[in-house]
Amino acid sequence: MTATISDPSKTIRVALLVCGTPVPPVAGPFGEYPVLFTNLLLEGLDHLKTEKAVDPETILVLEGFDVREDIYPKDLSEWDGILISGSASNAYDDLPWINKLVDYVQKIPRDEKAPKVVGICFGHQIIGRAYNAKVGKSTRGWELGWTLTECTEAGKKFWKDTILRIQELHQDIVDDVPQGFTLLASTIHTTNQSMISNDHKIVTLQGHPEFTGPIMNEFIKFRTANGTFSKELSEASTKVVNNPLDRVNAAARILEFVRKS
Ligand SMILES: *[C@@H]1O[C@H](CO)[C@@H](O)[C@H](O)[C@H]1NC(C)=O
Ligand SMILES: CC(=O)N[C@H]1CO[C@H](CO)[C@@H](O)[C@@H]1O
Repeated sequence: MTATISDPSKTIRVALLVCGTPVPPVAGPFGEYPVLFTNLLLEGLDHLKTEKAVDPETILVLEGFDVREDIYPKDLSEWDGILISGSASNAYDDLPWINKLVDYVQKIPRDEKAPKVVGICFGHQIIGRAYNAKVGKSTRGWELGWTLTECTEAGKKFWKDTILRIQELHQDIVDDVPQGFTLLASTIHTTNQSMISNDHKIVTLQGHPEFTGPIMNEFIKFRTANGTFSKELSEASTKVVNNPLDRVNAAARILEFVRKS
């Protein structure tokens, strides 16, 4: 990409820690997480440009690092943001690559020069675990598909919205808000949908802004066929799968957070 020849003040640099691979009918036609997040953040960047919140020449540089293969960014100073992706794994599992990721997150400095940290779904849960929150399976089972996420007062300021309409795909939750963090949004299923560290260095979201309706639809079909989702859950979530989403607004807010340093 064009990182070396572009003006650093007009470049938003995101290192994506890739923690999973979407199911084949998503990864094939729509792409793996680096593609999904590039597309999402480019839409978010366009949104920021229409809001005149960034210079019109601002570009995005996103590079994926497969942390399952122990591949990490070499130099944190090269990045404005570290974004931790979703995964079919459990954030609380005692696996070498997951333990290493938790340790890595704990060691990211919280000073002016350090990149901001953003966690999506599994990434949200990894950050919860890194900061000693309870992370485990929800007693309510899966939260699936198009969902209304209600922002707290702090959440309204961050997400610039009262309700975030977003696709959900999880049964694991962060069961409390760690010390030093503030809750930004909740659903009935999961209180802790989004949180921010009080020094504004880390932000998380349980839902998936990178998933459009058609992407979600493929996840529902695949995991219903393989016995993960009941017929009832599948039908209910399929009905609303193409409802309008606030994913682009969410992406714009994430980029705004990442670039302000
Ligand atoms: C269904 O597919 C998902 C995604 O590949 C996988 O994580 C899960 O283990 C599968 N479940 C079953 C019961 O095979
Ligand atoms: C501080 C806070 O809101 N904690 C909640 C986090 O989520 C769990 C379960 O969803 C709730 O029981 C906590 O009250």
